[in-house]
Amino acid sequence: MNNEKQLIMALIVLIAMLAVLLGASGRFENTRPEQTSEEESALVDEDLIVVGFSQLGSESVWRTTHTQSIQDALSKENGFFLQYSNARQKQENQIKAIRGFISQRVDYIVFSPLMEDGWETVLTEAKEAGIPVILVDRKVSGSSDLYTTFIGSDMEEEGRKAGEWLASYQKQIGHANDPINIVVLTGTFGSSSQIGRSRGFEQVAAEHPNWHILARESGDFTVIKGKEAMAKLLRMYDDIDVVVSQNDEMTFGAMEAIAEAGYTTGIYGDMKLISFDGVKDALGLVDFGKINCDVECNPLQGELLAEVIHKLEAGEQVEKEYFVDELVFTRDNVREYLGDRVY
Ligand code: GZL
Repeated sequence: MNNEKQLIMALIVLIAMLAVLLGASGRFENTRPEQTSEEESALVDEDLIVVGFSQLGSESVWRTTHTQSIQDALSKENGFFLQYSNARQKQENQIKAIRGFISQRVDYIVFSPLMEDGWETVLTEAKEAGIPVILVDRKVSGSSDLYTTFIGSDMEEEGRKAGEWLASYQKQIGHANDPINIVVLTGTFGSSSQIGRSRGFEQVAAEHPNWHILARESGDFTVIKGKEAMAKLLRMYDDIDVVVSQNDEMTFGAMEAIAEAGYTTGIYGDMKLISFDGVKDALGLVDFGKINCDVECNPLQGELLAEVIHKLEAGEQVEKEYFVDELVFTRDNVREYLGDRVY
């Protein structure tokens, strides 16, 4: 065998030995290939808790506040390295992001599922990878074994609060037994917010045979689609007494459509208006008497999330679900809270 061939053979053997040595040492086993060198050195230096966060979108003030609350709490100063992904209202983007977090071997996956269904496969992959999953804001259907804990609101309770307010209002004005026509603007179809709020409100409505829910129309939690949905309902019905809108963004859109149709809302309006979320601009309209009742949905979940992750890091037991504190705002109490509303 001539010299050149001997040299090539020696090189091949050397490369093969090097590959075996590196593989055996595991030196590349635990790095996260997507990490840049400075990110990796930061993680190694500061031993940060790496969290992959898949947020469903940025469709409302509520949502952007929710995101900011988590980004503020899961900061480097608090011991975290947060990888944030905005799915822009597409479930496939959330599934892709979660798979990316799994391949990067993050320490925790946090996500707000756009809708309840369709997560079994990817959450099973996370479980098999040994990565705890924490749900924030919204829930998933199927086995609760697929996630460690849930932090958010009791959506059915929010729906019941809206119904209970309406019942108390009708009684207060001496019309408890009068027939009333109701339309409901629902949020993103199939989301736990839409399902829970609808279920809770309709549980109370079922106790009042004189309440008639004429129609439910999805406004997908946005201003524009809320306006379109309300305009459609106004073309269908000319005897609407109550509008139940499952978030403030849709309420803002609905109010535009109602005004354009020549009607008014609120305490002295043609239609009573019940909303959800309790963002600052909506509470201003409650104070102004244009929205009768706003059921709070609290987006400030970041600090509780950080606390729960630190508990898990310390090997402590955590609850299966944590509900944030929430109020019901009407003209009677809104001024107490309006001043220092941060969102
Ligand atoms: C509720 C949350 C909803 C808000 C909307 O927990 O999922 O999504 O009510 C947001 O404003 O779009």
